[in-house]
Amino acid sequence: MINGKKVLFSGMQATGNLTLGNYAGALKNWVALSDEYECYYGVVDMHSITIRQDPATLRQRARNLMILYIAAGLDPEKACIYYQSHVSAHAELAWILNCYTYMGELSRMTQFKDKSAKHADNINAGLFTYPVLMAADILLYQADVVPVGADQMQHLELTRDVAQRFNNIYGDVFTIPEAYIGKSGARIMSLQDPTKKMSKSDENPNASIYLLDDPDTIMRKCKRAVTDSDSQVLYSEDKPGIHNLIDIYCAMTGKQPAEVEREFDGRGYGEFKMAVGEAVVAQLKPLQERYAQLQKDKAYIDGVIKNNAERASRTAMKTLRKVQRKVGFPDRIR
Ligand code: ATP
Ligand code: LTN
Repeated sequence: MINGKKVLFSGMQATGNLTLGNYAGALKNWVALSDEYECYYGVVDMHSITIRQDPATLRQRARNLMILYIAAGLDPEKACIYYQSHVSAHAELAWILNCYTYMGELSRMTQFKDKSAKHADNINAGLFTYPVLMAADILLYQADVVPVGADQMQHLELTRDVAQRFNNIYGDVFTIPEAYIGKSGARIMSLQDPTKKMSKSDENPNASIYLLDDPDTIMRKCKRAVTDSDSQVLYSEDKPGIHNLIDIYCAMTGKQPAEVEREFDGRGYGEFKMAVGEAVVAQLKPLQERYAQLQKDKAYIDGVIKNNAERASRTAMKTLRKVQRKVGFPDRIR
């Protein structure tokens, strides 16, 4: 508990341009949760270098992501949005937790297997211990809840196991975090292959709607979205393309699939795709306007970065110091 509220932690990597999937599945929920919980949202740049990055691009993307968090509606005075690399406690706790995590556990992580297959020329130790750094992120803030997508559930389970193991040895040091699973229907699929999730690292730019796409691009991508050869707007598993467009439309408008089926009964795919495009454009417009505004306000963004790094450090340090004492590191002389 901080300020009488339960604590929430989540983070995103700045490894590409954010998509509508990241927005509907994560960012939008983060904003909705930020009144109820004491929130920490990291731009997890230390995780990003497990894959080789161009330094200037990483720096730029990390800043853009920070700005997008705010543009999407997070109030940085309330939710602590910060760069992971500015809070050195993450690296320090990760080291300690490495010594309480088994090779066997890490070898079972499917993300490690997937990413090492994809980057066979750079299977580094950081990629292997990625979940331990993620555990440190969560445990440093004594988070009660962690909103994550299905792909991160295995990492969260590992976090719980390591925290429990540590608590069994040293007493109640860490809060055991719970996953926070958002509403179903928030999983947005690729516009070009609706059996695959929309992903910021997809090589085909037509597969994803990016949060900063201009209205013409959004309309074009929606019109070109892959659908079946039928023409009825039905929310059916047999029609993954239309199913996905209905999910997108619902995520943008707050409507229910049955309502959408009725609304577009007998109107055909062409008209429906236009409506989806327009709904996305309308939803993203205020975000894009705020983003453009914030990009111009360097002093404000710099202030947020500095203040929140200090705020996050204060909380993180308390946990780190406690852990260091528990494992037997000598007290600091003051
Ligand atoms: P990458 O392509 O780099 O793996 P990604 O687009 O899949 O990235 P992540 O960085 O893994 O996104 O995830 C950031 C957050 O966005 C997570 O909480 C994840 O669950 C959510 N998310 C990502 N893609 C989608 C999607 N298509 N639908 C709903 N939520 C998503
Ligand atoms: N691994 C996550 C990003 C991430 C995270 C976290 C999410 C890093 N640390 C802590 C929740 C809590 C991802 O790739 N989506």
